Amino acid sequence: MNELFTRRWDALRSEVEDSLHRCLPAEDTPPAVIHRAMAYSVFAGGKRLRAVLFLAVADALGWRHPERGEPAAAIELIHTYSLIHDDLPAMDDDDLRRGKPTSHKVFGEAMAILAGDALLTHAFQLLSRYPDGAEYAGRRLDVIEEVARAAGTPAGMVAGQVLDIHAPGQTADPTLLHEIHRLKTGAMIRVSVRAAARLAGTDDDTLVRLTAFSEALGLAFQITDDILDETASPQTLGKTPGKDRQQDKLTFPRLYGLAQSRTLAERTVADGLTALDAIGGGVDTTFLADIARFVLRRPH
Ligand code: GRG
Repeated sequence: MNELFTRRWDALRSEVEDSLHRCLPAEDTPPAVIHRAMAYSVFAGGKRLRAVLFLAVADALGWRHPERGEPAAAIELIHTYSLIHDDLPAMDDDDLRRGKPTSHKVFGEAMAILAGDALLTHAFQLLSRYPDGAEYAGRRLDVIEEVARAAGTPAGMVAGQVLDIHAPGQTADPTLLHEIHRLKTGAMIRVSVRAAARLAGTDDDTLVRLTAFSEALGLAFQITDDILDETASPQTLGKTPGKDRQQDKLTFPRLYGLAQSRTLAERTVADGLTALDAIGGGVDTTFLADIARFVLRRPH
């Protein structure tokens, strides 16, 4: 990607890191072990795609509220909770995440479960409070409802995870594959875009187009994730590759092969860019378009 993209990405990423540091309880706050476990996973690395996306949408819409980092951080906390729980022995049973031992390997299963619970709960505490002020009360409530829907069931990540757990070994069904990923990965990416747009108070037309963009981005992200699981090294990936095939998971490469999956991801990004092009009103979507292209080419 070009230098300008990297600079903008790094600037937003550092805004995310600052917000996360500001938003989490200090690690020595009693009972310290849970706060250490929360911080361990949150600061283990990670691309911060969802929070950066939130801030990039806010920038595109000219929304530079000083407390916009809190809702962005909240979304990242929910994402981190989902990874901690996904790695548990009862789910994917992974030892490595973001290049480090998983939470339950370091803190034990009970603390990993509680760290995930605490991150999810803390996220809603942040969403209910920020941005502060009566003028944001209605928007905050809308966003809380949307984020809860995207993280939960039947229309969000928990539902997607349930379908994913039940899918192995099932007939290769493209409709089921798309449904799993729309819920498991897509819903949180979609809400990262929509939450920023709603807090920024954007108009309905722009919201619809940004939503179409976010849905394409979520799908392209997931197809790329499936491809990386088959092609990347453990060092680059920061987790164990090849797990999908090992667990007989329903994935895009399994259904379509690698070459066709790559073509599908390219086409999906092109659809997302078309949705962005339709946004008028002087909204600069260049950086959002670059994020979509980056998602295709990401190394991990
Ligand atoms: C436990 C309710 C519950 C849900 C878990 C997120 C998830 C659902 C499972 C993770 C397994 C997985 C590989 C999902 C596919 C895509 C995905 C969410 C990858 C991880 O997200 P990245 O690449 O991770 O943004 P980083 O580490 O960069 O934040």
